[in-house]
Amino acid sequence: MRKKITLLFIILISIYGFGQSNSNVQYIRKNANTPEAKADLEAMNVAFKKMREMGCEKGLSWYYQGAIHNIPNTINGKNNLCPEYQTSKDKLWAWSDCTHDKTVSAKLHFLLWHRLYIWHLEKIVRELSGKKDFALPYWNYGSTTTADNVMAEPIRDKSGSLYIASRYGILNNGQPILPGQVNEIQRALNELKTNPSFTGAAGFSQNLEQAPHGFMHDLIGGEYAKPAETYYNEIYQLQNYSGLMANVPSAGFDPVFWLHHSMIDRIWESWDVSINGQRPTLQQLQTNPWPYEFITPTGQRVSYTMKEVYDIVFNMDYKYDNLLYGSKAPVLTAKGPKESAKKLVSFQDSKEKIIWEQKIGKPIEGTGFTHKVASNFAQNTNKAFKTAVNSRIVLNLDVVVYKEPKDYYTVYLRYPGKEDEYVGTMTFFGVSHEHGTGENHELAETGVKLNFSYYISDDLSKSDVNFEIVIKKTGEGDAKVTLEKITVAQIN
Ligand SMILES: [Cu+2]
Repeated sequence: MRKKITLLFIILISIYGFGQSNSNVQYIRKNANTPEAKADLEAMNVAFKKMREMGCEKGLSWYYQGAIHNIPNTINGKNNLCPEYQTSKDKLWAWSDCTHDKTVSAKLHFLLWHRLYIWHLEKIVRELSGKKDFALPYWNYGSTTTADNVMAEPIRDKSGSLYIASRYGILNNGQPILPGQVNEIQRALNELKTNPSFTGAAGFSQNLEQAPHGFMHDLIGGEYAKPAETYYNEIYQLQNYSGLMANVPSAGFDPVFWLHHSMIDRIWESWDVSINGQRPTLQQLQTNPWPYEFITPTGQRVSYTMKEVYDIVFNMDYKYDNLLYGSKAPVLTAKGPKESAKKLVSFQDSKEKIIWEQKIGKPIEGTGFTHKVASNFAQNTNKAFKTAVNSRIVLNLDVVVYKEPKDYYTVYLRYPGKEDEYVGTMTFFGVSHEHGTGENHELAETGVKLNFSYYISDDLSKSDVNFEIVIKKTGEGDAKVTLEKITVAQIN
């Protein structure tokens, strides 16, 4: 009898123990602008000093780590940062693995790949700095606290190893992100909170990749400055170019990249543990695989199968000091309150039922663009919205660009007499990387087709009135963007 009770006790403990989805949490990622993060930023400074002195062929070096994300196909002139690398044929192991392209696989792996990429860098910094509890700080941009919108001081310290000159001037000067831009980040974060799907064009991952992810890349790289700023980009070795962060092939070389992607990871974590959070399935990863190749703190190569990736990404060894959306960060030890294991997987939104579509074929010019939705189309939309039990209505915008725009476009629904309802933001980070030559962001003469998708169920009104679709342009870029087609569809 006693044996049975003991056994039962052990079983209960095991169930309780295994219920902890984050039982191996050992490190805390902190807000870069708090005193608590100071020692971690100093550890980064120590580590990056060593990494910058390692040349480019050692896996632990600053250059190698940046190149794992991506590297320009051609360096302008003799490469003085890495004489061994001149064109893409000189690529070393794992270089240019990042997920910034338009394939289904890349879109699916964006958050997962970057999570493991920065996690490996985190371990390298821990080793090289000797700070045993090092965790990658995050930049809490979009915060309502103004001080959080400043780029952390050690990142812009000219005498340190984390400084890069080719960044938006006001940020390198220690001024906060401008209020209008902060507002843009906040709206994007707010809209993401209730996104009902991980995958899909309108899903959480792809919308987060647009904003604030792409938004911040272009902002830090100087493209949203007025007028847009240009610099000497030391990775391309080109004058009058946008900053490291605004270009996929040079972004991984700017140390602020790691703080930015720590924040992107935190936004994901916040949503993942929230009531709206969904996950891709292992099968989806296996059907659409991606290379996961990184360097261990001892400089060894390591790669992962999709099964290994899946096991790691949802059971990380770090947590954030706090999360967005009122979400609770997991506890530090296995003794904490039991969490319900996440079972919800992302629904596929490939089965779109088109409610209406309309060819447009006009450039979005000047201050913006307004499309009056035809009466019967508006009524069909309203009807679908009101009658569907779990209404998931998406707005698809097909656009064509001829050059990577240095502007961003904000999409709204407008009902008469009401404030414009924010739907989402179009950003263009990576467009020329996917399609262009890289030089001056030039694209093919015929232009490049892009699709932007947004869930609008939370923006539609439960009324029968007609509405308009409004697209506002922010910035002073001269790139032509044409709106080709608008589609409103329902996802089952
Ligand atoms: Cu990025």
